[in-house]
Amino acid sequence: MLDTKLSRRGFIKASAATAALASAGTAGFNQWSNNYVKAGGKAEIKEIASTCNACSSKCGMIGHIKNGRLWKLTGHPDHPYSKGKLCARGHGYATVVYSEDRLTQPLKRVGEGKFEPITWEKAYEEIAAKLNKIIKEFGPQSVALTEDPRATGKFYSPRFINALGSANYYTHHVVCSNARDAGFLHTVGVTATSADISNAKYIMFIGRSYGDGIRPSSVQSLATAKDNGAKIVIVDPRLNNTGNLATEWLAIRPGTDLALVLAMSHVLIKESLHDLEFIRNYTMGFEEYAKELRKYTPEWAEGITGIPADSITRIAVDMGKAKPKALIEQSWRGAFGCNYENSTETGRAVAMFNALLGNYQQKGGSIFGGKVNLGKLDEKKYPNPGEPDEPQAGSKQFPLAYKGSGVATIVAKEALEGKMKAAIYYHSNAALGYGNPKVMKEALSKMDLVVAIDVQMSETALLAHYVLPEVTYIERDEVIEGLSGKIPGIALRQQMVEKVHPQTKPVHEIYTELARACGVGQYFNFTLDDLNEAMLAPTGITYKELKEKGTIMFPDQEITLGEMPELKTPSGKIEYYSETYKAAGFKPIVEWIEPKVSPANDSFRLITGKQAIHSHTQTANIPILMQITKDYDLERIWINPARAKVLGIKDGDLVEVKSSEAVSKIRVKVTERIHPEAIFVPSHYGITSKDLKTGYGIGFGYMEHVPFDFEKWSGSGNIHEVIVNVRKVKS
Ligand SMILES: Nc1nc2c(c(=O)[nH]1)N[C@H]1C(S)=C(S)[C@@H](COP(=O)(O)OP(=O)(O)OC[C@H]3O[C@@H](n4cnc5c(=O)[nH]c(N)nc54)[C@H](O)[C@@H]3O)O[C@H]1N2
Ligand SMILES: Nc1nc2c(c(=O)[nH]1)N[C@H]1C(S)=C(S)[C@@H](COP(=O)(O)OP(=O)(O)OC[C@H]3O[C@@H](n4cnc5c(=O)[nH]c(N)nc54)[C@H](O)[C@@H]3O)O[C@H]1N2
Ligand code: SF4
Ligand SMILES: [Mo]
Repeated sequence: MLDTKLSRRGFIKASAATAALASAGTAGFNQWSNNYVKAGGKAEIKEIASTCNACSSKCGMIGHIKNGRLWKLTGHPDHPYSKGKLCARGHGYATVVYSEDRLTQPLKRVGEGKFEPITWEKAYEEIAAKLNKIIKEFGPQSVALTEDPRATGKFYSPRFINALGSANYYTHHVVCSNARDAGFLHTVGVTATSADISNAKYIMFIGRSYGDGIRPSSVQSLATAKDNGAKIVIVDPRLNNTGNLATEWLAIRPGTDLALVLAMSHVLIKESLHDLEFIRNYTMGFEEYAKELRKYTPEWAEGITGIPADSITRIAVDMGKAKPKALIEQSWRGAFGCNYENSTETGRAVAMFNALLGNYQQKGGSIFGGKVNLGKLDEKKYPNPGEPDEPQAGSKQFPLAYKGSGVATIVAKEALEGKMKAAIYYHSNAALGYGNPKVMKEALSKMDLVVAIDVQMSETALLAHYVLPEVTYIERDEVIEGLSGKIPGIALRQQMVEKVHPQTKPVHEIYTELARACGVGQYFNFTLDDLNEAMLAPTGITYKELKEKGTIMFPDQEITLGEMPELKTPSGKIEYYSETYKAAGFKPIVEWIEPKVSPANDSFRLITGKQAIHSHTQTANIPILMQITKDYDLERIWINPARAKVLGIKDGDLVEVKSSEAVSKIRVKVTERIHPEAIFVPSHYGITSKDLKTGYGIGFGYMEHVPFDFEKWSGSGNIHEVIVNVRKVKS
């Protein structure tokens, strides 16, 4: 058996690396702001409150505008995610507004990788004619729309596709948190809870790293918990960059977290450390669940996870004693968002473990956030297209998947089968990030119409028949965003500078004009301001006030801890036993599921994760952020020294990574911070679009190695079910 014990020395080295990364972010910002100070020192500075768009957190920020140019950004002090600070990406990505590689006009593809300019009117006319023809011939279920759901898209995108008569609206969650979302939804009634980290006494992170998958306020709250003496356990095959705040690292064998959670749950019940009163009041099916758990002993889990049985018992007991101020944080993508055949079940097991601790809606526990009651457009004046009759494609195969996200890669599957004929991608680089790019390319190439709405020539845009250029988030107003949390709030993204490229448009205009061309303009007979005014109506806040403040929190609507809200599960309780699962043909009680593939002695499992300075594929073309990659050699893959030695590989060597799908060449970082069975790939590289001159050719795209697949429960991409061999090659 491989030695998975990791040394104290490795742990300390990791902390130093975290510090280096943090300071790298600051250096990047200074350089960036110097680059963009084009104005004289005495120019008047205008401040505009808005939100960041460098990742899905959409932190509140203040733009400082000098002589009409974006000069610098600061974190919005009132926004719950930024709390006055932005991360390195937040500062760096804003330079996209002045990027030389932006799309500046609508384009029509005239050959592979060849595009010609087209006017907006002509583009709308041609897209509408094709869409209407496809719908007439094959039905509205043959068209789909996929996006990263941000403020405006969240409202306009589903409305647009519904107006065409199709329910095929999808989000990127199929390769993010579809599995966690499904597991949580069918257990506690919401796709994700949040966590009262700063007040917690015992926190376990399973494949969630606040120090890498950054949100500034999360890092702050963890630091507070640490200062208050909280125990912080990181479960990760890799010692991630939250290591310097942690008290313990469990180097788990990737793909086996479900076994760990089941065994810890077993211990809680066996030692009578579960919260019986909470279970009696707020859950159902506990008896059957407890019976199933009897076989999941810590000794059994040790054999699967590689974590010693006595550590599992000790931690579970300590968490039981610290309850309800103890929790497994709800996690996001890293361990069970979309990665393994057992990911949905892991999500379910985690939500159930937290119920054993009775930590829901408790100080220091898991939180169901409150929301501000926002208004709607008056349907008499502004007709709503409503839900189409035909169900969302994929919803029959994957009935447990959360409908609001759907299973986006079903679009590719059905395109390959000849069923899906047209796809619109808004703010989404599906061709590179959603599934194996070869399969995605083949699927997109088979469709009669692909439209991409982007700000740069992404890999998806390259495969589109029409590319529509949006203004960047620095140049547009958006729909109001509701913020859920202990204290709920609202935030507004606002235009900070005039359009840099006159031929670009904000997406609400694009949808409105395209809908008119398609003959469904009646569903878009309002302005963005009409919509925002309607949303604000019940809040007592004026649009003017929101525009001035950007973020407004509602402390008078703070949730009351200790009081459970009404749960949205079918039984209204936390479900240890799920009739929904049963009806869908799955076991109603959670159980151990093997990952689909496992490495042999001479191979590895490929895993991926975030780096603090990049977001998916969208930041790879930002020079100021990519420079940090270069300076700190961050595109390298991670390999454990014991395995590297056997393979004759030294730190910095060039290696070949070979899977069933692809072969890549890349240099290695040899480090004790990674489990011997895993190869870690930083997830933000491998840009293949030559129009993205900064990102092109650096590192390799993780997805190239991922077989195109669907997890049986939630339809998510199974993106860590990948086995690779590694060998040294000459540079
Ligand atoms: N810097 C940065 N921050 C981001 C984003 C970004 O792109 N960049 N994107 C945002 C988005 S959309 C998301 S989804 C979140 C993601 O946030 P996270 O889920 O926290 O991010 P990841 O880095 O993908 O995964 C976290 C950890 O999971 C570990 N991991 C991998 N496999 C396993 C496993 O089998 N078991 C366990 N226990 N751990 C495993 C990885 O080593 C990694 O350290 O980040 C958000 N914030
Ligand atoms: N290789 C790789 N694959 C991944 C991940 C990864 O890190 N690497 N992460 C996984 C996760 S957790 C997630 S959530 C998904 C994310 O997958 P996506 O949501 O597809 O995210 P990105 O890959 O960053 O692509 C975003 C696209 O939106 C464009 N864009 C940026 N700003 C704007 C804008 O203002 N308007 C418009 N119209 N377009 C804009 C960018 O140019 C880019 O083409 O990917 C998953 N897959
Ligand atoms: S976490 Fe960073 S990149 Fe994401 S929205 Fe906040 S500041 Fe922007
Ligand atoms: Mo994500």
